[in-house]
Amino acid sequence: MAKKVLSGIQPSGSLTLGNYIGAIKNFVKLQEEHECYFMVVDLHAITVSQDPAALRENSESVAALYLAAGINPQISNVYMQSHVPQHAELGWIMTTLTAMGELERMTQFKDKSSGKDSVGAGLFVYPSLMAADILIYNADLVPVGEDQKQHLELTRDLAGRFNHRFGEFFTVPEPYIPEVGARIMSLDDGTKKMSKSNPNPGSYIALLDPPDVIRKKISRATTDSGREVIFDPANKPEISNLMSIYAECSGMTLQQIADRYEGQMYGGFKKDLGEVLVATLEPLQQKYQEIRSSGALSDILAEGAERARGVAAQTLAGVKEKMGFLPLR
Ligand code: AQP
Repeated sequence: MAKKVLSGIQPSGSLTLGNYIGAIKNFVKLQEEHECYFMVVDLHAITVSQDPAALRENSESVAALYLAAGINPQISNVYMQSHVPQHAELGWIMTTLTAMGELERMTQFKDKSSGKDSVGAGLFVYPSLMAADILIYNADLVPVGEDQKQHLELTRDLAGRFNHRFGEFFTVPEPYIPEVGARIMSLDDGTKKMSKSNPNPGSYIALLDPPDVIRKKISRATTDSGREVIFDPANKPEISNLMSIYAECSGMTLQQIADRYEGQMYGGFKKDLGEVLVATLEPLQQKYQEIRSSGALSDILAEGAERARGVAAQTLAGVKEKMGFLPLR
């Protein structure tokens, strides 16, 4: 039987190259041989404040980018998380199985809450909802970037805990993390991950950035001291990050890139990288515009949600039965 794959991206901003390389590229690869569920996780996005108009626009934009990047809705289920209400219900159940200490250890919560006066409880319990997202389809594989590894560990623990307490039921999922590009770093700081909610747009390449903006952002990207284009993440995090991006978008290996720019300075390498990115993103942007103007998106999302609801409702009914909820007659 085909393995099940689930993943999602938050409509919390304009998608970045980090989301593309760390997640979407793998979604496209995996769909050929697996039963795939690719959501736009709007319930996760509201764990930090979202402007309603921006949330609506970003939600459509993420869904259209999935399709533009090559996710085929004929073979993959593409839908909004909030269109499948069973996620929230299983999310609550998972929250009751999660220990406070487990959530307190989550580095993403620490990063996103640090320095804030008021932090919503949803941000704290986010990993329990993420566990529900995955377990409700009994997913085998979860393609994510490195930053989500800790959340996935918790999902595995919760699946095991449920199975131990109530009897074998959930599949314990495996992460699917790319070897190169699992953590694309910010263009203005090689120690931070590239993030769509970073207030400095120069820190990321948005998938919808126009070609000239892409070239400019790359030419202004911070680079380490020295001048050699070599892959050495410990000592040259910024140039190594740019090399990973180059490799992921050109299909060249890191060694081939190092060989090509041997004896040259950063300038030529960055100029070429700008062109590699434009060549990667321009066709994607064109498809994106076609999809947005076709008006087909809402039907695709409705069909994806309907199929997903069928699977999710069945799992939830099984969970409730195992836990001793009274059935509705
Ligand atoms: N910089 C990155 N490098 C590699 N993978 C990344 N991902 C995100 N940033 C990078 C992967 O993209 C998927 C979707 O992430 P998300 O939108 O659910 O949330 P996130 O991980 O918090 O991503 P952002 O862009 O940093 O969003 P904001 O700024 O809203 O928090 C995940 O698989 C993630 O690993």
